[in-house]
Amino acid sequence: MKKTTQFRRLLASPQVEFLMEAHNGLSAKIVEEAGFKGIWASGLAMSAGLGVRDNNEASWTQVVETVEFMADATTVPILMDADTGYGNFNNVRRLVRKLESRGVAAMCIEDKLFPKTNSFIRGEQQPLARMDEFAGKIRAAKDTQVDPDFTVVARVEALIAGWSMDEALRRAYAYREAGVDAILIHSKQSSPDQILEFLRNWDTGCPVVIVPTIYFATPSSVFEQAGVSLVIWANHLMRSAITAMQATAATIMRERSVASLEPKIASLAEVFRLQGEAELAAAEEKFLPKTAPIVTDKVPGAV
Ligand code: SPV
Ligand code: MG
Repeated sequence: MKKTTQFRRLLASPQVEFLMEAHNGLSAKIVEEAGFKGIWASGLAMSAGLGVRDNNEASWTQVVETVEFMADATTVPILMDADTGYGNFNNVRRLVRKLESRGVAAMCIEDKLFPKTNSFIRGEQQPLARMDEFAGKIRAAKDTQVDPDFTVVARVEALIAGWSMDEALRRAYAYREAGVDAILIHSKQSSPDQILEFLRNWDTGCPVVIVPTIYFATPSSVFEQAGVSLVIWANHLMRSAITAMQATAATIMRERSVASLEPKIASLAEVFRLQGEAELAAAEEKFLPKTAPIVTDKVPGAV
C-alpha cells in the first residue's frame, strides 16, 4: 500500500494510533522495527542531530534531505514536521511538490512566523501568523498535491503562545474550513486539561493529533476516550541517544579504554544488519562477475 494511503488509514483508524520520532535514516529504521506504524520527522530532533537550534537554522532543503534518507530507509509513512512551511504559500507549494517526489506521506505546518522557535521556549513571546494568511497556506498545499492521499496537518499554536481556548478553536475551525486533513493542537501544560477541553469543543469529525511531551504522565487510554486520532512521541529517541552517547563518551574518556563498554553497546554485526548489508551481499552474488579470490600477502590473523 502507498505510504500516503497508509497514513490516511492511521488517521481514520477507530482506535488511537502512535507516531514515534526519528531524526535520521538509522533512527527511522529503529522506529519501524519496534512496530510503529508511522514516523514523526521531528524538527527539534533533526536540528539537534545536525548540531543546530530548532529555529530554522537548518535550511529547508537540508531538512528535506534528512527526511528523504528516513523515507528511503523505511516502509512506514512519515509525517514531516515542516515548521511554518519555510515562508509563505509559495514556499509551501514548492515544499509539497518536493515531499511528494521524495516519498513523504504527510506534512505538518504550524501557525507561527518564520523563523520559528520551539514551542517550549519563551512561548508567550512567539507571534502567531495571521489566521487568513495561514489558511491560504493550507489551501495552497491542498491545491498543489498530486496524490489525493497526501496529508496536510495544521498545527494550532494559540495555546502555546498564551492565547485563549476560543482563539485556538477559532483557528482550528478556520483551518478545517480551508481544507486541512487533521488538526494538531499543542499544549505545554503538565495536565491534559487544555487538550481535553479542546476536544470537547471540536465537533467537525476532522482528526486531532497531539504531542504529549509535557503532559506525558497521562495514560493513552484518556486520549483514546477523548477521541484523539494520533499521538506523537516527539523526541524520545533523540533524547535517549543523547543520554547513551554522553555516558559512553564519559566512560571511554575516564577509562582510556573501550573494553568495559564492548558488551554493552550494539555489535558491529547489528550495525551492518541495520544498514541492510545482507541485501548487498546477495545482490553482488547476482550481479557481479564471478572472479577468482584475490590473493594477497596479508599478515595471518589481520582482518
Ligand atoms: C518537534 O518535535 O519538533 C515538534 C514538537 O515540533 S515540539 O517540540 O513539542 O514543538
Ligand atoms: Mg518542531
